[in-house]
Amino acid sequence: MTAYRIAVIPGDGIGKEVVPVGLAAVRRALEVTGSGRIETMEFDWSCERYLREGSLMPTDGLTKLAEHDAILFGAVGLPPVPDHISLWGLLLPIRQSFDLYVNLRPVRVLDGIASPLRHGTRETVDMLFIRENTEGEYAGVGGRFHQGSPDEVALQTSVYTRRGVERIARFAFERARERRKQVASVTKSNAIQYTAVLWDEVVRDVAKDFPDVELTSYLVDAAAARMVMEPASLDVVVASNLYADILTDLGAALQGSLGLAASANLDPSRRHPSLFEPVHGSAPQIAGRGIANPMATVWAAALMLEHLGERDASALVLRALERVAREGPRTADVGGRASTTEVGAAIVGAIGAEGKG
Ligand code: GGG
Repeated sequence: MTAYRIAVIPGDGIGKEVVPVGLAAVRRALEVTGSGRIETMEFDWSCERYLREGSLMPTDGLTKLAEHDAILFGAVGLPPVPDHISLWGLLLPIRQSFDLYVNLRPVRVLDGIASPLRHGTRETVDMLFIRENTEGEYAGVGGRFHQGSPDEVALQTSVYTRRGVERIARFAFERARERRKQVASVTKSNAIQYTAVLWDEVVRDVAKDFPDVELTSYLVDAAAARMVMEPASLDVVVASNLYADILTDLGAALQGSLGLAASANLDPSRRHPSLFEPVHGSAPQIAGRGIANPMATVWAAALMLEHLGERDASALVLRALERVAREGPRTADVGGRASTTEVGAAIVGAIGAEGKG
């Protein structure tokens, strides 16, 4: 039986409410398969820590995380702390330092959850977003000068590297081979003639190594419209950091709630621990009320099990998630009245319970 060391960062707000549900699902699934167990180390890194101690994580935080096999992350953000401080104080340094260059986000409608799309079903909305996660618009390159004066200037440069685009494109084509063999590459290369054109060229080059996979390039505005009007025409979608961040929130909306959208931040080389998180933030407006939807975190936990090589346990968690989506109970964001704990208990109870009613 394998023991996996999991670093747990619940973060702020509803992160602290949904992460225990994700962990309970992982524990139950591994208990059913009997193939492994997890040893968790919880870190209180958050905006609350920032307000108390001046930083979201300690200076040796990355060293501590590096000792683990994977990271389960909740959400960061608290109203008095500016969002760019919280994001650059924790999540983005982890993604960049650990070279978690893939942000994988499934966008799929679950039976039982109403999509706002008239024809939004599991057959028509089933995409896999592959977001470049370490460079692009979120490289953090830029500066401000003449700050506070009428002559103030702010510059922020997107960084696209041939190596960075090539590796994310290759990952997307490999995933497409496991699915419907279609890759949609999204840029804005009519207007952004340097970085986006480099992206298009490199993706076309990579496509030559995958003659069995069909490549289509879309401008980001057209891709957004297509997600709503013809979602079934999209399978694997690869895009830069910012575009895929935005499009996957649209994807979450098509799924019926941000409370369902899961993501995996992966280092495919496995030199560093990969990080798994719900796409949603800390939702301070509902934090502490026990009504947050834990499904996105449970889905992220299933992605974590898959990455750890626990495919059977991952499948058990996903099947339980699908069953509860179909039969309830459901939280308010997806039309129900149940609490986070009630939905969590139902999912954990459904793990390994197939055929038992
Ligand atoms: N659970 C995710 C979280 O806290 N997200 C905050 C956020 O704004 N993330 C932006 C990103 O994923 O790049």
